Amino acid sequence: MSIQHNKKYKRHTVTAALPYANGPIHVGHLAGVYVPADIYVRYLRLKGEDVIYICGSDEHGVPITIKARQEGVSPQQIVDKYHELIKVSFMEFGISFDVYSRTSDPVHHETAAGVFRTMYEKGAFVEKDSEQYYDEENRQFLADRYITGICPHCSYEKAYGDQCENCGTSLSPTDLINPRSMLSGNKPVLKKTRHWYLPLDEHEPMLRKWILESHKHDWKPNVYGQCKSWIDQGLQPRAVTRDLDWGVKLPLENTEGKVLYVWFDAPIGYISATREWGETHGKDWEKYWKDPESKLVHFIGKDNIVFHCIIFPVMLHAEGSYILPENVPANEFLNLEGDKISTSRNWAVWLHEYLQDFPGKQDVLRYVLCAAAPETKDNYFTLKDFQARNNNELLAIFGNFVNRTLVLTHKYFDGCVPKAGQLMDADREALESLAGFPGIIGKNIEQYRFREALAQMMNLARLGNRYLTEAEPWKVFKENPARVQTVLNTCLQLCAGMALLAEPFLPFTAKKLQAMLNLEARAWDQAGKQELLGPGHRVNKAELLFEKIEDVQIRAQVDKLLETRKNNNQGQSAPPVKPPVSFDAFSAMDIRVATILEAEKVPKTKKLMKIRVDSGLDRRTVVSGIAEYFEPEALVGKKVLLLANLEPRKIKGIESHGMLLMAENNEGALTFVIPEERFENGSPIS
Ligand code: B3M
Ligand code: ZN
Repeated sequence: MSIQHNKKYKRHTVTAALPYANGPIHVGHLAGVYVPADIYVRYLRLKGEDVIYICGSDEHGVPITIKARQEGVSPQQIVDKYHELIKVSFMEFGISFDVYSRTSDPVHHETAAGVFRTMYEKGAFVEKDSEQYYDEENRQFLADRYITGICPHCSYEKAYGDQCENCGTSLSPTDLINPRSMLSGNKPVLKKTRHWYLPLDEHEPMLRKWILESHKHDWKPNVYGQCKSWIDQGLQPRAVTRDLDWGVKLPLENTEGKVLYVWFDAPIGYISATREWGETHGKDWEKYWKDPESKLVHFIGKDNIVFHCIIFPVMLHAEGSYILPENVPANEFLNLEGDKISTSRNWAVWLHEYLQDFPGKQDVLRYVLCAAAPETKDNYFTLKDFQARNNNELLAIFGNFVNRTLVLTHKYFDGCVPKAGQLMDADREALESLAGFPGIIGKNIEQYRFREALAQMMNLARLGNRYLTEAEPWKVFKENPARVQTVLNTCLQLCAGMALLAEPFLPFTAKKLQAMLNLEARAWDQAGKQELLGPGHRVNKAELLFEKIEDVQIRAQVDKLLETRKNNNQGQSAPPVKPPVSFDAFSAMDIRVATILEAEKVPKTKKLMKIRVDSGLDRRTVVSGIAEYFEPEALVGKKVLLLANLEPRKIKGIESHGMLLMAENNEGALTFVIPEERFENGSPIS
């Protein structure tokens, strides 16, 4: 499996992660996946490549059924609602999918079941009976997010059956301490059931060779690093079936009530969507997935890396007839105004709302999200930055150059492109630079460096402004109109170059600009390689490409977010009261006033802090999951409340004797419960 990274491919198969149809799209999704992927495919199309851009809604899995339960409707109603909303908002935003399909479609059920069946017939699975958690009241097995409990790694209390969102560890339901059913809140019982497992461990040699050897230098370090750590930790067989009634039915006899695991069927959704596209367009879809001359690239967020780099490739490889991805340029996360974006807390800028609040400004958001893309580390989106980039960059640099050029062309030459005379150094340099831009921008795009590509595109506009300002045609015209002809001819060639090279990033603007210049669509490489606007060619009057965004508009958006925060804090459910306990049970707890003496972060953990306290009775160590919220120095000397007779427990090798009492709000922020200063250590609480 030797990979030639500079290989010239015949065609490109580009996928963007299938969004779960349980909520709308927000700026985090766009910055991480859909904007970069869209830039990539628009560029490839302009290069004349054969490319198909694939996406669709991910409509199975527990996130959907839980949402349906919360809203008291059927899963189908949920996916119908969000599929439509997502599809329309992507389209209006100019995300240029060739197909936007959905996994509840019969084509997908058939395709996914087909892949499972082929793998099954090749003996790719291991069948195993095991005991799994079951909710007796609801008569349902508790897969994935239907079960919560305490994380065995970090003691986070709301870990899910498939993952702890606090420490990021992926879990099985039986790993959880004190598991509870999400459906009834009851303690689940264990019940025997049969499942099909994909023995990832058996594919380790293939993965090592393919990822660790062949892709060491061309995959992004964050992606490669995650894969390496998964492989080095030792891969385990993964169950690819679930006891659920929502999903792709298992295509085997006597398997009533079993479906494919959502992460088994969802990536096959890329294939089904391509098949749907082929069938509706009379095209041979199979070569996009089976011909080694096709370059497969998956655009995803960092939480999807293992599925796209390890599990899905193992499936494709085991099935036997498919190609593997050539690259998986996963991005990190985008935060909003200093806080994690969250669908459940409604802390997001939603695409469908943006399109309403800022009509016609798709490109502004595309620009800002690309300029602040979380390519190598988590990044922030702020409304102030959004405003500043529009006003100071798009408007003041890009828009300004085009506007000045067209206004002057109309003023001096009645809207006709003047013929260039003798070129001076400045003209020659500007035109030579222009000729270099398609290559520079293109190379960055091909290497998935979209921020840099965008910055280069803007450098072309900067160069234009500088050139025009230095040439000062408004001063020269009277004495030397021939010189002004050359200057404006050069400026117009730069504008034409911008009209082509901006297309992947700012497709709406590029179209407007092409119309203003009366410029027909051209291939990427033609920008700067020849005179795109010949002498005598008429250009239209300048229209504004960008408008100033005013403070009031930004304030309205900030207010909306603040309102959200307020609502989150108020109504949105303080957790329900737990079942009653007896007075005796309460008085059995020994809670004391204590003082923190020392605190230090536990190395190699995100959350844990080792804290030494004076309890009035003794000095002892407590390990607490608060390291993300407090700096150790800030804790020393604090009076706190200590649950002193909690059974000792070893956490990360450190024996913890008790627990410090904290209050937690809806946003997950923590604060100590603090007694008055004058109460001495050891004072009992009752
Ligand atoms: N629906 C998960 C996510 O939105 C998921 C991606 C599927 S891609 C095959 O994070
Ligand atoms: Zn954890």
